[in-house]
Amino acid sequence: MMIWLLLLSSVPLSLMPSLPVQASAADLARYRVLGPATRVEREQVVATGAEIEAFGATGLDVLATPAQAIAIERLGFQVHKRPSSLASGEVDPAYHTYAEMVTAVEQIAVAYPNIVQLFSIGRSYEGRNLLAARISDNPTIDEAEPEALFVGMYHAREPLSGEMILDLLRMLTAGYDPNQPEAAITRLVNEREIILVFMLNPDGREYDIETGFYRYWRKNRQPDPMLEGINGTDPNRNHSYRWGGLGASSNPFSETYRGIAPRSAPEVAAIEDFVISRVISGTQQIRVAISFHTYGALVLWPYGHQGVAECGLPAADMFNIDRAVFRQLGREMARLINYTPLQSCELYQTNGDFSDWAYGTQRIFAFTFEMYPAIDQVGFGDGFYPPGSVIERETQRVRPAVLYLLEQAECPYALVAATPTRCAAVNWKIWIPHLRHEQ
Ligand code: 0X9
Ligand code: CA
Ligand code: CA
Ligand code: ZN
Repeated sequence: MMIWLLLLSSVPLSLMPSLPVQASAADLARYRVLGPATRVEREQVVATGAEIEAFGATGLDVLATPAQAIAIERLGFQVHKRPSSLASGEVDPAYHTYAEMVTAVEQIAVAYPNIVQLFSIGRSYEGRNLLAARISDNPTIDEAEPEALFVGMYHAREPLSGEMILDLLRMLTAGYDPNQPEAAITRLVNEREIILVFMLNPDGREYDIETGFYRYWRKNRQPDPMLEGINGTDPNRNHSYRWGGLGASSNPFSETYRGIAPRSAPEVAAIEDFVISRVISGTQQIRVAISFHTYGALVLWPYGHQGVAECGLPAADMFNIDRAVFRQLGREMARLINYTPLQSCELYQTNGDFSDWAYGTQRIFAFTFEMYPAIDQVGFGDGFYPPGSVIERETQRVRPAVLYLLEQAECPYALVAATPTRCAAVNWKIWIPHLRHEQ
């Protein structure tokens, strides 16, 4: 308990979560809050200690204690308790378990050896392989082609995000026809190197479903050295760019716990090291990326770390031209699939998320997608576990955005500059900030 108080004493009161006693977890319930539409209003809701789970045009979905729900009502917002739409909370077998995902991916890889190579980027805390695929012509050879990275399931209770990566593997393999080199998918497979990471957080996923009833588990399964029991680290708050700011929690019981140190989660260290390994002769090979999450039907781009006062203003460490590219890419991808485009910090502040790290340290045009449903579509039901019947529709819905991003990976600057000289191969070097700062 004393350790606990010490940990909390460094957190500003307004951000302190409701008292973090494990026993109180039973009091937590899910609420729909109608009214908060601005960033400032959302901050007021967060200040009650409630945790935001999703956003929409009409309000928020939060996880809160009854006392927090009352505090939110006092702010002048409408609060409705959300009954789960899952009849029983029973795990839906239509979604792949970790083992089923590995099998499904291996089967496809065996069928398409000419364009798919499987590898592992490392191991999870509990030792599971973090399975990845590289898709390209000559997949075992590192060619001079723009690389693109797609990652699923940072968060355990977001299984649609893992299905999304499997769908991309299916799209790129079934759609490949060497006899039609001009067809879009064939051309992109030939001219890009596409890296898929299927489940970044397999331990959390297995824990979420192991009883047969969803646990709504979000984080990884890493114990905190200071505490008894496994509390888990939020992998999407543990990245090593601006780790430790206000947009993550220092409370090990929080759903957005940042971990004891930057990249203390083995899953996060693994993906950072993999991405860094793609720097060849000072040039980051990966130009575009998407980290898939649920839910909200949103396309988000960096930075998320900017606070209310700075959000929307240029950041010191983002080139103006990159800011314009992010906006163009984000808006067009959202338009193609009928999602809502936003800069991440317009939702809420985050420190240590994947896309901030990937752009902030590697100059990758990295996005976060919050997949189906939009909160307005989910009613008062449950957005994290949509029925298996929507998997195919909602993963295929996202394909045009992915294909567009792959297309633009050749020269994203062409979108905003008349003469995209920055895309000359030699210019990719200057994107790595420690090599040269310009503009
Ligand atoms: O909070 C997150 O990690 C992501 N949302 S989720 O509900 N899937 O957990 C969003 C991360 C993007 N960054 C910001 N919105 N600032
Ligand atoms: Ca190739
Ligand atoms: Ca390459
Ligand atoms: Zn998520």
